[in-house]
Amino acid sequence: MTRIKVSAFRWVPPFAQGLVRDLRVRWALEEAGLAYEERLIGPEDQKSESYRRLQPFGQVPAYEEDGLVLFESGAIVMHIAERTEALMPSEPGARARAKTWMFAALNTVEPQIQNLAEIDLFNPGEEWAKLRRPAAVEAVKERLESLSAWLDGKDHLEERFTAADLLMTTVLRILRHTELVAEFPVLHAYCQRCEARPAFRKALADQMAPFARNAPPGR
Ligand SMILES: N[C@@H](CCC(=O)N[C@@H](CS)C(=O)NCC(=O)O)C(=O)O
Repeated sequence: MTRIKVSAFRWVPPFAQGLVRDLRVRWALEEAGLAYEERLIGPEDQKSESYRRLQPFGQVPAYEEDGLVLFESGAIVMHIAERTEALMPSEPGARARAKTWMFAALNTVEPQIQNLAEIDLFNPGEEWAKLRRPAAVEAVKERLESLSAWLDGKDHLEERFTAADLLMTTVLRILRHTELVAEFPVLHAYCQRCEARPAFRKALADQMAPFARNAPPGR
């Protein structure tokens, strides 16, 4: 039987809870119906040689499966998706389209959104962040406008839910501290639709559980 292990943080501050990228992998595994174990780590593990052998940058997620070790949430989700119709259609053209949108989520939409998150979540109050923010918001809006136009009248990026919707939803979630997604009703409805999936609810609950167990005193 395949034994899968996914790394995740033991605890992160509330602003990051529900956003950590192991969520993508947990969600994909739930959609695929594959059981897994957690490898919970902390800051000391991130720097350790043994963890760097799993994830060269000391980040989460890392993925272990019967001797195979992968990192990069997109690559891991792709690996899982390639073995299940639930996340990727078998028809070659539809498959290629789903992969195209997976890259679009991570390469074209996430950079702008992550840039705003760096400003708002990781550097709030910094002078440079205040100066940079308006242009960063505009860059995000430009991407959201294009995505909204594409999704208008559709339930999903392509004919049906795929790993691309999974990644896009987790990318858009990074904006949850703003009203930017809500400004685009099509995107708001899209996120709600994807996040209503039982596999997402389960993955989110499973990411949150260790945070509740391991919260430092007073947090
Ligand atoms: N491109 C990587 C990014 C992974 C990443 O940024 N992980 C964050 C948590 S969401 C992390 O481990 N941050 C701690 C650090 O970079 O030291 C992926 O998608 O897997």
